[in-house]
Amino acid sequence: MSDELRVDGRRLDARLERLGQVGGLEGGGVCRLALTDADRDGRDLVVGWMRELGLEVRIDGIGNVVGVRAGSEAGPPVMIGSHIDTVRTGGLYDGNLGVLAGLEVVETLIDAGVETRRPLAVAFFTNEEGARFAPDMMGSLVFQGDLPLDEALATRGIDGAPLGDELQRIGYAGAAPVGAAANPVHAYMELHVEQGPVLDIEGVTIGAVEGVQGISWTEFTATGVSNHAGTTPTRLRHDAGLLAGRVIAFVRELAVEFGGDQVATVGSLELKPNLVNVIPNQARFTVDLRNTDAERLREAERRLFAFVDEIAAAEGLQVSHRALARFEPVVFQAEMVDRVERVARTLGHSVRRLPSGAGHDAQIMARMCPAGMVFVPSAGGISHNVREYTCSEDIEAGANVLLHTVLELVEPVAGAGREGI
Ligand code: HGY
Ligand code: MN
Ligand code: MN
Repeated sequence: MSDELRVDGRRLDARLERLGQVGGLEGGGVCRLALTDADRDGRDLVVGWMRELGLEVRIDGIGNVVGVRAGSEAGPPVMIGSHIDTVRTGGLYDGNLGVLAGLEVVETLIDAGVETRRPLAVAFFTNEEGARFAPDMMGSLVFQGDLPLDEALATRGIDGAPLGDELQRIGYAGAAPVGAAANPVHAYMELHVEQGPVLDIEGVTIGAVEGVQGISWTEFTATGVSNHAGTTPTRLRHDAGLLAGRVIAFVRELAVEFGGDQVATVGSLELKPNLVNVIPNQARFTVDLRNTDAERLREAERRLFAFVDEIAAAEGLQVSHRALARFEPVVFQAEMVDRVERVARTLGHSVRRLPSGAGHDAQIMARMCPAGMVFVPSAGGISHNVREYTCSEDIEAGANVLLHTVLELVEPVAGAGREGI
């Protein structure tokens, strides 16, 4: 009976559109940076939907929200999760699709009268993006236990705001305990847009995600001497901006030299005093290095730091740095990847295996339970961009693959539910 179950794609599209209006940007796209008013409003909307579906809603100390549908037996739930915070120029789908598809799975089971042996949970984790408060995947790291709650609460944002204060301010400092011991999970599944070009270029509908590449985020602060742009001879300059510029070019050359999955990005840069006629005495910038190969990622980090030291010495700069995030590559349990591939094929969709270039909560949940991911294509491979787009057919296909992978894990109770759909 449950083999015939299918999600209601139009209902899922409608929720995506509605959530996309919260923090919506002129001309399209979304800005719901973690723990801002817009994030609060998005949270309130999704919690409201969870309650309408009869889920028992739990909010923990870092603001993770978990809605639980009881199973015929108590015990660790099967969890569907992702995030609803976005980058400053976010799209409708990054994170949001995974959470709202989870609600769609629940509503599809309710409509069909299908009970499940295990409880089924739908979660959104706080601050997956890490764009305002580093590191990314912060909420799932606290949920799993590898990041202490008080350390996370003490984090300061790029705007100087203390995370704990912001969490209190938006009313999501919950009482539910954090850590894997207090929150056993039987298995975790996440539907996400690929955010890269592979599925789109190959015309494949479903990605069976094999794992997530390693991530290294470092913030550098170079200090030189501000001086007059017109009177200071080049040989006497200590130009902090020069270091930033050289590193931007260097990391691109490094990625080209390494090839393979190596990527490198200087995404944020601020110069002080940031004036046309003053040699900058400070440059603060971030470097994002990623690779599926752990050893190559370490080599890229080593080369970067050696280059920074070389330029700092030549220019007479002081340089400090701090790690914002560091994740080793993750490989998902083979059985979870096999299941996604098999279910996609059974449902008649084209499918291929691939690693994730983006970080996801699933890579953290894989530390505490079997975790798997389903990808759907991103048009043009665009993401972290207001033009992010995934067509309704692919969204529906991905949600159906999620539904049936989760059904296998959560075990429908025999005889429950109406015949056929
Ligand atoms: O940066 C990432 O990969 C994710 O979007 N947090
Ligand atoms: Mn995401
Ligand atoms: Mn993202």
